[in-house]
Amino acid sequence: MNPRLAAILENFKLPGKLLEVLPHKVGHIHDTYIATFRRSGEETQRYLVQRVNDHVFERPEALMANIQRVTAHLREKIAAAGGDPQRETLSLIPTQRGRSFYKNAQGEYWRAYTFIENAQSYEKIRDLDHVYQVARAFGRFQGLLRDFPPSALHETIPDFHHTPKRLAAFLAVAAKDPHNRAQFAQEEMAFVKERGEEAPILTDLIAHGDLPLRVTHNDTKFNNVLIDDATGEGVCVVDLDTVMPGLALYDFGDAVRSGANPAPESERDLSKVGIDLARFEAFVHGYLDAAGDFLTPLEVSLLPFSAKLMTFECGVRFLTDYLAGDVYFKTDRENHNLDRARTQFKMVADMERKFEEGRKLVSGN
Ligand code: GN1
Ligand code: MG
Repeated sequence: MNPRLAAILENFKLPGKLLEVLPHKVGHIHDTYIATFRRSGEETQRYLVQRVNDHVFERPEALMANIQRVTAHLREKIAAAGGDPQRETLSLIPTQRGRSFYKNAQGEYWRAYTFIENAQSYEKIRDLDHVYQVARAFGRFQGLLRDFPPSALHETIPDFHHTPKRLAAFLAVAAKDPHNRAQFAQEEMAFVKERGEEAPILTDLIAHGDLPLRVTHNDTKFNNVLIDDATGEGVCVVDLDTVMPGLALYDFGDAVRSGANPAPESERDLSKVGIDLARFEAFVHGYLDAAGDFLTPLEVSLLPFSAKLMTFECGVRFLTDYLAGDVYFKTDRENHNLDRARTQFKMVADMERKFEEGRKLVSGN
């Protein structure tokens, strides 16, 4: 047993005896563990324990205030609809002092959630129904938060999906080239520069009041939806760190980015990477089945574009981090961020080729 983790867990209102705590490898940002407690007799209960990355999230207290408010709202709505709030949304475990996080003497921020059993997060898409379930779960999530005022949330990472600012950050680091890596990324850098014009399309529409700000998830990777083992349904949306005011299109676009490519995000064999139109179609159906009744016609017509823009933006972020020396995303190997940028740009190029087909799948003609 790791004594440091055991000591941290003592600060949470967790009933029973700690049996074990093991590292859990998910996401690119936080340190995550699963702690198992014995409650009574043989009965055990698991918890997901995370150290919040306060380099990425500079205001962990604001972040935790958001998560507390959003999960309280979701719990209420889910209960009112006859659902099971313990399964359909994350539940924070309070600390002994009744707070949503524990800050230790070293200044680390820790939080704990009930582990949702009999449901999985998958690292690979299983089939088209999995895609449909992911899209529907994110659409439902937005629907449940429709009556939550966006202004009541902190912006946990300012300008998170502000593509022009992401592009500006890329250009700044490309100009400095602090690690002499630009020489290895010439093609990728040119790819970005050729496409700069499309970057401000969504932010301009917000500025003109043409697209509504909503409460959105903003990190809609397909592995952020837990799939129920028994029913195969998308039962719970997780990873609520970036829930804040945003566009419905950010969520749809980023979900397509993560799930419409049959290969992993870090795939080195680019011949395997692209956008699968059958999966895109399942994303559209799942999302519109849940969100179709509140989206505006402009939002619906921009669904294909949002997928391309969010993929481009993510590629720009990976490339920026490669040039900056891998300071943001966790990496497992040399050139990991460059490989990730390459898969994103390969997808963008494929989306450009298939754009008209994608548009028809959304509009029906
Ligand atoms: C990060 O940690 P994870 O996998 O949930 C990132 C997302 C990126 C994603 C790319 C807070 O998400 O924005 O799309 O990596 N999250 C943050 O894999 O930056
Ligand atoms: Mg995340």
